[in-house]
Amino acid sequence: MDKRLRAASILLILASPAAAQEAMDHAAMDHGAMDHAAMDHGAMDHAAMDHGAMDMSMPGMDHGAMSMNGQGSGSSRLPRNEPMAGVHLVSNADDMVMVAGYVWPIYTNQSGPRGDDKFYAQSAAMVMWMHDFGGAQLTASAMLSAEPTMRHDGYPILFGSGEVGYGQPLVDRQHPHDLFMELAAKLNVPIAPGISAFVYGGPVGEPALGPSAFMHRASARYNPEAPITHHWFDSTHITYGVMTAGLAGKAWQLEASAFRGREPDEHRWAIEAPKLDSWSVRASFAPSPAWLVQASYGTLKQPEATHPDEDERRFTASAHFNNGKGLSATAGFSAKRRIPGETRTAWLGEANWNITRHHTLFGRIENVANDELFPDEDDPLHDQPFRVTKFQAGYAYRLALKGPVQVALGGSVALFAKPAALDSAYGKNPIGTTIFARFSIGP
Ligand SMILES: [Cu+2]
Repeated sequence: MDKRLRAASILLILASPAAAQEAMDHAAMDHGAMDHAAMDHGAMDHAAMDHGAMDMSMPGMDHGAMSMNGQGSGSSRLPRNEPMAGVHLVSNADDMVMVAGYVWPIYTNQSGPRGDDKFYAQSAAMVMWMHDFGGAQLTASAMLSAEPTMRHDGYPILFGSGEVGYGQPLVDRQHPHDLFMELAAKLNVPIAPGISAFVYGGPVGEPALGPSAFMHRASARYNPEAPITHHWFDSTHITYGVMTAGLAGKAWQLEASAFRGREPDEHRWAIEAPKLDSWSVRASFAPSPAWLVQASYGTLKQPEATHPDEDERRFTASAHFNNGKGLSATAGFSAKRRIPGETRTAWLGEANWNITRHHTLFGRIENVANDELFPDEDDPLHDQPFRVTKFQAGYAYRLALKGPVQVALGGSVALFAKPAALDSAYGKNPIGTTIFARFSIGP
């Protein structure tokens, strides 16, 4: 089958709970615990589904560090109030299989001389299998995206930058994500009361660097635009080759990773050769169920194909809030330094407020010193940093469709503050307008 067709059919399968069950029979076929009673319970718990928040976490598994709640992307943590949402296909004492995903058709119009408009779809489908070995716990995760069906230069987003399309650095664009966003496993072993040791890794994973990636944060759930600071905070969420080891308690986590520094190339259907040439460390602290703060630091070996002589050092710190009643927020700071080169800093604040069962307000403010806006070496502004602030606000109307499928209809508007030196390139007051219909199961 054609690769695109195959990816599209995976997403279609996951858009239908009945078909998803069918699919899971095959994905998890080597373990004998495919109890149909349990499957039906997990997939058809309409009472839980109708509650909108889709919190299907298992209270029985909520023992300290082994809790499913508060788990972010890769091995990252989020506030314990943030549920790991999805549809349980299998849910018994030893095994749990969960699926979640979204297909997100979007139209965006980014105005001004550097703007563009485009209709496109973001997407992701996740399958997670958790097995309990009488205390030790194995979690295997696969996350797929159909975004490689997009053009190599992704979609327009003013002042966004990072990665490559058609051999050129992408500027005012967001790159599509790879077919394999994650193929990784984590083994958690309790070593003392309330403390466990873990190893996480795989051919495609996320090192212990930065906050949980934006598409996994409740504070960005209905925001259709990738952060323009993606390459300061969470761009390493798809890394080919990751090995992480750490210690975790209910309220804290310490971890270190070895991983491939080079970011994914523009051929997004393929799994690239893993390497362990870079490292990072991260400390996370959860003083209460509503809060999670992390600080992380790493060195990336030659992350950018278009700057093959440059390494990068990245420091990030972020605070994540979730009150457990529909309000979530993230604030972050990042400093990234090119070796050789300068340090460029970025700030991010974002929030999502599910005011009622149907109405959601969201927004994001970002401030970043970007020196990649003029990639042409002959341009007098080449390599010069420009500090830009993006203000974005949006609204979504959420509706439960059939079974666990939800839709969110909405839009956002973004305005920018920028130095006058950018007026001729970007126009005086460029605006980013985006509308969407987000179909999801789980989050
Ligand atoms: Cu990304």
